[in-house]
Amino acid sequence: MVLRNKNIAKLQAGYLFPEINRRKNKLLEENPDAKIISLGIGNTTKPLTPYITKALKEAAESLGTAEGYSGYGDEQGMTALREKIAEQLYKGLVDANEVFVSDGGKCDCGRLQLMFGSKVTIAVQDPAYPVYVDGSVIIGVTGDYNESIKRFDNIVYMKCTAENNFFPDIKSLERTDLIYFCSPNNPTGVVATRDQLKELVDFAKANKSIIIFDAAYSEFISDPNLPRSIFEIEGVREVALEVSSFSKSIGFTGVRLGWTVVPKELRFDNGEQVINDWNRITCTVFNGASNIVQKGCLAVLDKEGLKEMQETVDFYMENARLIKKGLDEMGVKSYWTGNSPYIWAYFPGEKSWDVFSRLLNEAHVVVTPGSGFGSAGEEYVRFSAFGHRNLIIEAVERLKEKLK
Ligand code: PGU
Repeated sequence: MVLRNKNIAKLQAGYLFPEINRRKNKLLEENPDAKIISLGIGNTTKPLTPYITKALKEAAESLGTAEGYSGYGDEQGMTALREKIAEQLYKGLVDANEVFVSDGGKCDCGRLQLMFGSKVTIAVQDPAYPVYVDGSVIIGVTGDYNESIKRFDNIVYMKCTAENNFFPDIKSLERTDLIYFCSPNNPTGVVATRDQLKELVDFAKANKSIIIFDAAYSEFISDPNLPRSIFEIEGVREVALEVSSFSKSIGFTGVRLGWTVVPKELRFDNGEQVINDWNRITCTVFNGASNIVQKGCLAVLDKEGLKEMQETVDFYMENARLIKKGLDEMGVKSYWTGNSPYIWAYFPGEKSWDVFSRLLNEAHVVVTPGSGFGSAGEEYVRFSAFGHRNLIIEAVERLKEKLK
């Protein structure tokens, strides 16, 4: 018999989003006519835009010709795309060969965890995207579950609550090797200011920690004073790497494309460059992002593609505005800064899974329970603005009916 990986056995529950789906399907079994609207998982619904679709089509067709065919490409991604990402999205703040193109931010998180291994301590925002903790638990980071403090020994939770404006109290933070930080945050939607990120970077520098900055929602930032990338912060190159994605901003959730930027100055304690190990991991367990998709991405970064990306972002932001307005009218306290596709709604005194069940059973609307992102998410649920406009409007109407 084969021994089960004991780290997997340590996970506290199933992965959040399949669990939500399971509960939704259970309701459908009992009530097959229920017209359920999902504002749960952040899954895009708007069709790909014309200029980008055309580029993907042409790339696929060219593979059917002798001249246009290509097989495996560079594991790190096409040079032209790495250059264009560095120029267009980072305005030259990073070098093209520090950009590693991938099949998505989630997959890169997993490979980063593989690279850093099990002998690290980590800090995560609480609440946070569940992959940071679950992936770390799987790789064996945790040590043991410590019943008295209700957490794994090697994981520090940085509380991000309404009391601290959803930014952790850095001064009282314990040192860890890695610090996962997501801005705009999933699930709270809050974007860290330049000063806040500077404080985080200085903290990491003083402690010789590495920040894993998740910028998956950076394109949703419309306030020009807010940083879209951690590389906008002075002195960051020795302390941070950044993971990002085209999933949400241009609807590539199913098409798949992300990237990770690892600056050459980032080093391990023995002086070795992190970028060399990241390259080694990339070449060993990844064979490059789809060549069709990478060509599509070259088009995304053209003037026309960037314009279409903005239209896609604007569409979801209008959805977010409608949800926020509806919640305000219902008298539900919620947080939305206008710079993210998630609205973080507060239901004082109620368990977040109970709010989830109430909204599902009574209004047939799926949301994401806040506790799925960490214990500080209790009493909250997350509304996702990714959805068809008519369904967003209908969901808000139904909730108004049920919550008033
Ligand atoms: N990083 C953050 C912060 C995310 O919220 C998500 C997706 C990703 C990365 C994944 O990016 P990809 O490039 O598509 O791999 N979060 C969604 C989807 C759920 C999931 O399990 O990824 C969400 O609803 O939170």
